[in-house]
Amino acid sequence: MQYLKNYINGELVAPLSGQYIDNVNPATGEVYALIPDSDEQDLALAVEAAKSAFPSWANTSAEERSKILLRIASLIDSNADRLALAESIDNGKPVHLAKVMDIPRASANFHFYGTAILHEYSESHFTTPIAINYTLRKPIGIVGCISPWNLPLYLFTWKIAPALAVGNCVIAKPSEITPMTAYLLSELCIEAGLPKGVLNLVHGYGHKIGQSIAENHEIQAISFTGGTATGKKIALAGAPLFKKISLELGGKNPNIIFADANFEAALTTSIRSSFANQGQICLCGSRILIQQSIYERFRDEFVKKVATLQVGDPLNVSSDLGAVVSKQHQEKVLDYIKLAQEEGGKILVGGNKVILEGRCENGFFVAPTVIEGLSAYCRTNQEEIFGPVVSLIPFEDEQEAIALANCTPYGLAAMIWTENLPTAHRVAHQLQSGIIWINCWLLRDLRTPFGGMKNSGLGREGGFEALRFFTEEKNICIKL
Ligand code: TXE
Repeated sequence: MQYLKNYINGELVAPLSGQYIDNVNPATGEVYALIPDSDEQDLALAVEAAKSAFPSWANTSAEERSKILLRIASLIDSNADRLALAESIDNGKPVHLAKVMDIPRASANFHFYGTAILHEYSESHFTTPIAINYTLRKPIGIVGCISPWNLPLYLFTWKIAPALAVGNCVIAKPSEITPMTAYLLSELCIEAGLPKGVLNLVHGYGHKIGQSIAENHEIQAISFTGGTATGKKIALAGAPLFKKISLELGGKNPNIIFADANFEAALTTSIRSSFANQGQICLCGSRILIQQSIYERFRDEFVKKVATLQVGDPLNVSSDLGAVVSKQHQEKVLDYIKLAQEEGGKILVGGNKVILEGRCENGFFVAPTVIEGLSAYCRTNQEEIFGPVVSLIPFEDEQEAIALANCTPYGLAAMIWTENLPTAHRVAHQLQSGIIWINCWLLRDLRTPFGGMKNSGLGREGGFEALRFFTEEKNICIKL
């Protein structure tokens, strides 16, 4: 049995309490590692280490910080296969997905921010004719990064890379459900020569060590990705301390298909945007809005394709879907499928848990599920399920599509499929979503602002937005 360790002050250390949490492989249901159940005492050590490291890290030149971040990126690259396998075992996702998506993106995050920092500039304003102002951006100090289980290393590095790049010291907590690649990253950070105390990684429960990070007086900013209910707790803990907070929360994203769409492209991409990573991506399109005149054709072709998707061992290259992340999450998804039926929905395909033979007989698998016949306002169509479940909803015209798309409390992402450019722009302008993809999905450019409106979050990540979030601005005015 492997015991994971915290990474504090440059060393891998056991939790002071000696307590551990089971780490389960969701494809087999077996406990295969133990995670530190960290508490306030471990956090105090991490904060002390970060405080000592901060003055020198903040004064390290951008070139030096860049060199270290790029070394971490290249170590991720040279360990890519090992990391992809670890991610698949820890999370249940197909290993081939981890290889092409999660791990390359983790490396790209370090590469992107390790080079972005070299191109940072500050503004100056000439106040004719009496003064000149210039604006400095300084690292905040100690910042907290809390990440979820769906894209473990991908989202963890998306936060810590910009925080470190601008000179902060970081206290980071990966999800207790998927801690393995963050642990492996701490080993790579030691190998890369990251100075001690600059990054500190404390593992453990969200309600315990996570909440302590959110409430800690010395941690001046929190970047969080996870559920909306947790985001609320973090905002509540941070508000009286005037912490800077960035929240990337859930979604209930509309995938709008107009009658004039490129049918094949919309169909193929909608399979991916519905079921990639078992539907456990906050950007997945869980509500497919289809224009009435093509509704039946699209529905039938879609269902036919979904029926061919293979749910299987994540280590098998032929598996399209692996396991969902935990037994608890499997139950949550199955409960929503039951609710959908109670609300009058008709299951067109899937709707059940999948029991595999052999190595994965005790794993947590759910069949890709398509539902139709539900009101857009019922719970199934309003609440985030975060699993391989989509609902089909017909619409008559553009105005109805916009109204349906905007009728949930969420506002993260939306997809629009149409060959008509004015329609695409008109609809995009009226959707209440922070991220809109026209005739594509998950086409990412790391320079663009990333985040949601309404209950989907607060603030934006990505590009210079993240560098701004992790810095304090200071304006200096000189009278001429
Ligand atoms: O996430 P949590 P959960 C959604 C999805 C899912 C639901 C709940 O609908 O079913 O959220 O998932 C830490 N203070 N998303 O419960 O709890 C926790 O340890 C500080 C969407 O697994 O929000 C983990 O590191 N931290 C999402 C992180 O928060 C706390 C991705 C996220 O876990 C904490 C994942 C607390 N009080 C789930 N409580 C997305 N937007 O991508 C927990 N944590």
